[in-house]
Amino acid sequence: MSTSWDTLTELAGTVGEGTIRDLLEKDPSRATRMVVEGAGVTFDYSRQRVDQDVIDALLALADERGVLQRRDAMFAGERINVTEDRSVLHVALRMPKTESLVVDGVDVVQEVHSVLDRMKAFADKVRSGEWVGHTGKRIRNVVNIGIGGSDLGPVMAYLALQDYSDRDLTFRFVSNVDSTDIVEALRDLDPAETLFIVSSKTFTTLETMTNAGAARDWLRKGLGDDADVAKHFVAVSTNATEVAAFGIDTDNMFEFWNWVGGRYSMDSAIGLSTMIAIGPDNFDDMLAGFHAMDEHFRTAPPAANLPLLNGLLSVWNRNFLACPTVAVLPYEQYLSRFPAYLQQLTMESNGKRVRLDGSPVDYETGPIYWGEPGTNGQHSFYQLIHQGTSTIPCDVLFFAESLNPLGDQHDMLIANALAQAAVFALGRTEDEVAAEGVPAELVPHKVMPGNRPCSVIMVQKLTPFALGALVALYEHTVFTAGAVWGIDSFDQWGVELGKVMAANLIPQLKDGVAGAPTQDSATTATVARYRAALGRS
Ligand code: G6Q
Repeated sequence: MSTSWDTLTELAGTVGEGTIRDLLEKDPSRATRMVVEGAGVTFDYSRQRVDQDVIDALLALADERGVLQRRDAMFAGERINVTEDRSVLHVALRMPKTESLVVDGVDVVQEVHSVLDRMKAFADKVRSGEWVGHTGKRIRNVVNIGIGGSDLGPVMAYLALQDYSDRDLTFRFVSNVDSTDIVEALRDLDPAETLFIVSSKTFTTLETMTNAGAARDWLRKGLGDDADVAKHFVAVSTNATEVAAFGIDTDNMFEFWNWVGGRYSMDSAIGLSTMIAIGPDNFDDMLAGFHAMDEHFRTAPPAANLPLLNGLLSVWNRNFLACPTVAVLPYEQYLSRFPAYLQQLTMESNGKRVRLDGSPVDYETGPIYWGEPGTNGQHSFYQLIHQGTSTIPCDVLFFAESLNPLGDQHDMLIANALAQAAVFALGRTEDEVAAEGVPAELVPHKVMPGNRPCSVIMVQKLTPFALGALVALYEHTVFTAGAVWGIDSFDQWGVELGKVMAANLIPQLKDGVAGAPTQDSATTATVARYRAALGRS
């Protein structure tokens, strides 16, 4: 691929074959040297299987692959999403009002702030009770209907920032076309007090439009056919025509733009439910956190650039240490959906097999991301991380201050986080196990090989600012790795295909319409079995 790639391949045979235990023992200073800070996030990579030569070679690789030029092109609004011929400007969503970014003759920062102002006015009305429903009752329930990028960010952020939310309001998130999702979400809600936010960039997504229709029916059933639906529905979309066609007043539509990818949209109008939950000031703090990490990524020198280093480490672990997955382990209950959110961000972005020019890659790209909050995961899947046959790098994430201090519980939580990080990295040797008096035949069972690369990420306290900074950290981590791999991290053709394929099958399942002659025999046979099971054949 390049000179640095070859250097890294060689280093994988030396440093990569060594142990983190040795690295830490031989150079205790790495524990303080291999720590970088940005936007309030402290990133400690001293437990990664790297030395300074590896870091230097990774930085040289970034240089050769033009990562920083591509970063600058993104910030300048160039159309770096080549397969959709679009700019990639989620960074503009959090630029302060005083800044300006002109793309195709339009100052997108001013556009962003004019929508933010409308969102704030609306959120204030809902939060204060000024916005009332059809019967004059104030809104007490907010239901976001959306899927993928129009759902995962809002759910994750709502749960993450629940401590800052208005507890008099109930929030629900409906995504799945499985009717159970909406039926359960609405079961105990009073339609007179319920506001639906239909969130869809395209406003054509099957799941969301179907659920929005079901919500409208539920509302009319509860409030009568003459109910003023407009008082209970608002839309977040790029598609005003479809919003109007659905029957939502476009005055109650909050806009975003084609240059915001779905999985990069939680800080756009897609975050309307977040803003209603935590209030406009807290939402501004979250945007400030995003922006602080953007600025860090844009301006910090490469060797102290947190997302750049994190992205390069993910390339090292994936391509040179051959690790196919990454575990994200937040020691923070409020971040229960953070791993799920990151799964979309990372895997939809970098799950690609061809380069920007369409040529196939001859190296691995995006790893599988997964995880659960600690300490719960310790009592389930950590076993495989410790003693399974795959090496799984881990991101261990925690906050110094608890939002709900209770006795010693926070110290216990963090003790667990640090203990696990130590065992991941260093393991437990035969000698250590034997020294504990373990019978010889059990020693091999109790040895932990360690050498699992691990980053420890610490933030002072979970605030809206901190959440913004953390999400932006991962956005730019994904960007960095994608830029090294030379892929388009901003398209999602696999997702698009799923949308088309399902649409073709619905009439086959429902009405027995014949599939196209090109349809595969396995699908045709399963359609027949499904219809037979329902007595439709
Ligand atoms: C995100 C993806 C995808 C998308 C959903 C919902 O990057 O494109 O997850 O967000 O398919 O799409 P709509 O917002 O258009 O309904």
